[in-house]
Amino acid sequence: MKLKYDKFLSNLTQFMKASEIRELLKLVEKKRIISLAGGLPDPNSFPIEELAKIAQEVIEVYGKKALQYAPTRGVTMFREVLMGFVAKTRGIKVPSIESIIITSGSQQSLDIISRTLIDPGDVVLVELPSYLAAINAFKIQRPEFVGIPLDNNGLRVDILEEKLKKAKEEGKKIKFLYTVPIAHNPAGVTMSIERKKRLIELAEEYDFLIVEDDVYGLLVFEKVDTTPIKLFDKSGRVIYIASFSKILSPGLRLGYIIAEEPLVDVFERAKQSMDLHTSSLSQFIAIEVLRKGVIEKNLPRVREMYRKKRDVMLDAIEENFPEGSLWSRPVGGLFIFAWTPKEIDTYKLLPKAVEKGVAYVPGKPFFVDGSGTNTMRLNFSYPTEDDIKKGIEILGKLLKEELSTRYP
Ligand code: PMP
Ligand code: G9A
Repeated sequence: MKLKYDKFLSNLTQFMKASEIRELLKLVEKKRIISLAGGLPDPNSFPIEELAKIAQEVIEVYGKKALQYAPTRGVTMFREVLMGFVAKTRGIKVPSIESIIITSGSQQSLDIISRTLIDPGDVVLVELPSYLAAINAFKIQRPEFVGIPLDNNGLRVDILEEKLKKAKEEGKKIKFLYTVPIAHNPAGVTMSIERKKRLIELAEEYDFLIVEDDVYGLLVFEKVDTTPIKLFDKSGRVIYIASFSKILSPGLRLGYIIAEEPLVDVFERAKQSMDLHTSSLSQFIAIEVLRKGVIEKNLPRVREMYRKKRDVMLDAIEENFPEGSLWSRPVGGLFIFAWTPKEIDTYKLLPKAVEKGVAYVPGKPFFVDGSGTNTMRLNFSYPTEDDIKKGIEILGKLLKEELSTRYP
């Protein structure tokens, strides 16, 4: 008889939800289908030749350090060059390297933040929709999620204020608001500067922290304001997280958190028991990448590649999706978010879409209030332009078929 493991599992495992994105990734790897699902960068965006040279040089020249254990907070030299990079590219002036902790991707930053800030029942404010792997990371600590809708200018700060008033009246403890202000995953929208300023005012008034997830801040292909919320932060309320996944390579697993030192001290303690430290080899490679300006040289090409793909997808949606559909027009990032006519349940439709050779992420798991049944997230960075056209055509046809069988 095979052993049954349920009685051995911790209570916490009940709150560990499988990510729809990761599950779909497994499926897409097995079958040859067009994936508009996971947010994978275009492999042609990786600066492979430069990275090959740098990797060889790093091992030859710095091998004794790059192949060794490193401090939990991150390789000192990396944090020093990173300080210069964030100042130059995002205008963020980090007071000292002790305000930076290097993480194994921003997913780990989210996990660290969840474990160190949330107690069961605390209010965590998230966007409607919000990044699903962040929701899953926070869920383990069993917060009370309060969802704040988005519109084309990002977070609805007016609704946020109403919800804050209500939570305060009810005596709830509000810990933080998690936001992806630029080229939102999945909604594709960008927060206006006025709203960023208002958000900071509200955080001061209602005394909560802001977790600013800036993974797409450098991946914007239109002329729009991309000032990080962090720049308006006067009292150290903004915990800024970013990553090298979308601007260099996700395989290196390099992310970082910038926050006030006392918070970073706590984050460091949490990370110690997670993985001791982020790959030293990746950090040493990144030092050379930053010193040689590889990202800044490569980014214009990547932005252009994605801008073209976004336009191909927008045109294909326009041409193929049924009447009554709506979709975002992102200024950057990797995703378009679409609302199909209300009759469609995109969760139920997914197996049929996969059967016909195309995958997307159903929108519902991005909404903590259980809404979003008729929404879907469509990735344009990974598929080729041809596959985008084909994939959207298949999807559009399927949506129309589905509507006609229900309403003949
Ligand atoms: N935050 C957001 C908003 C993301 O879209 C992603 C990746 N899709 C992540 C965090 C995690 O990225 P990584 O761990 O590769 O840095
Ligand atoms: O592969 C992942 O899980 C990272 C991508 C995230 C996304 O699709 O939003």
